[in-house]
Amino acid sequence: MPTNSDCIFCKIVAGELPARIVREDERTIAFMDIAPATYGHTLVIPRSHSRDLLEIEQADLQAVAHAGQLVAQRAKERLGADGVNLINSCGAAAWQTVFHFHLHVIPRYSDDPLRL
Ligand code: DGP
Repeated sequence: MPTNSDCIFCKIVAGELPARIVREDERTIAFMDIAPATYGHTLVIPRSHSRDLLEIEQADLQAVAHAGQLVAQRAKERLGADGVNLINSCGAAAWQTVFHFHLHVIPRYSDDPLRL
């Protein structure tokens, strides 16, 4: 499985950096974002390192999308979210700051102040 020794998300996958992991499967892990935009903000990543949307392989993309759907469902059921944003930033110009593909799952609440 491709890994990158300089990548913080690869370190989380390897258990070398702490993270609050909320879901795992064969291809993906989901963990709480260190700087949550709203309550329950979660990142879903492939275990395998790929830089961004243009590099990720299809099977990983499908697995991340499926995991994102399940995390979104859980946000509605368990956190009482009224809606959910799924966001991926591809490239520095699009505000990507960590270059290991990730999907933001951002629970939304009718009265939250977040403006994207
Ligand atoms: P982006 O800007 O779209 O590349 O999102 C990167 C996200 O990763 C950002 O919301 C903050 C989060 N993040 C960065 N470093 C860490 C970390 O070490 N642990 C966790 N849990 N999240 C991190």
